[in-house]
Amino acid sequence: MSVRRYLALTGGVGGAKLGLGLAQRLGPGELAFLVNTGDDFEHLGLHVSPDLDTLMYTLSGLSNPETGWGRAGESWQFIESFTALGGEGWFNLGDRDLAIHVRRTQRLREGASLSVVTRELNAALGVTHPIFPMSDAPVPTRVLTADGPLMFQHYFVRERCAPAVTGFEFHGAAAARLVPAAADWLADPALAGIVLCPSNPYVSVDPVLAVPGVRAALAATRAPVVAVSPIVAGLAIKGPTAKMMAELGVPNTAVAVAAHYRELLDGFIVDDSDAHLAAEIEALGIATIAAPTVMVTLADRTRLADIAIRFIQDLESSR
Ligand code: FO1
Repeated sequence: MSVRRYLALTGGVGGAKLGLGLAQRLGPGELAFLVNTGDDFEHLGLHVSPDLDTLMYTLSGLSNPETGWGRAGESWQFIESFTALGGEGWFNLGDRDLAIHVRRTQRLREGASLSVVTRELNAALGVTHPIFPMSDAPVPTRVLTADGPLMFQHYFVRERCAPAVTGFEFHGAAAARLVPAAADWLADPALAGIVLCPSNPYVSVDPVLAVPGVRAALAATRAPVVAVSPIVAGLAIKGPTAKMMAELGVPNTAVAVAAHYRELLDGFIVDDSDAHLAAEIEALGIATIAAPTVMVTLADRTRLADIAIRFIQDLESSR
């Protein structure tokens, strides 16, 4: 049996949870990640890449289990001292986390690409699964609101997702290029499946899909593309997905998420509590199964990963 390879698209805390489950089941030669960098921003002179770091910390076992972002067992000496000097304190930078941002910024200034720096940082933390930023060039997400555009972290953290959203822009996406290693993984004949992790469709998955060539690659591959709904029984497990859908006039249902990805998907996984929606999603031409998608324990993550992998294999054999 030749190696079967999988690619998981992810961003944010929810996606990283399934990422960990997949990484428990598939080795570094079988599973790679394509990660959103739309949340990246320059802060205090540092290049911060939250979704790359959330996945890195999650796969290395270092992540803060309460928040899902940053590191466990963190201390806050720097940010406390910095705010005491009158510096901005709305974005909590832990002392250990700070080392990642300083090192990434230093290596980028030395001319290393974001994908090379990502590989170095992951190797330093013992993460062996390939993690590809969606682009080496910045593609900052702008959140459009009734009161004007906001940089993503200003919307998400500083304003606590309060402003009503009217849309999103992925600035510079047209000029972005999929990193070559990710393009190779997508074009690999051994590619057996693609998983859209249960991340926010608008600000975690869409930025990745906005990079030229990604949508075309997903459409062209014979590997089944399967998404896991981030909406469970009308609610987002984490973050502003349901709130954004309401503000965009989109029903906050798993059906609406499936419709959002529509032509990209071969399969869709809804939570057991939304099993009654399967027929409606199947009517969109998307094979649908129900499963326990709420991930609290590691076992929850690996069980959902097993279900996603088996679903992909079933879709391929039913072709
Ligand atoms: N999220 C917050 O809600 N508050 C914070 O202070 C915060 C700090 C932070 C520092 C480093 C990092 O990598 C992520 C951080 N996040 C924080 C999370 C981040 O804003 C989100 O995880 C992503 O941008 C969206 O998933």
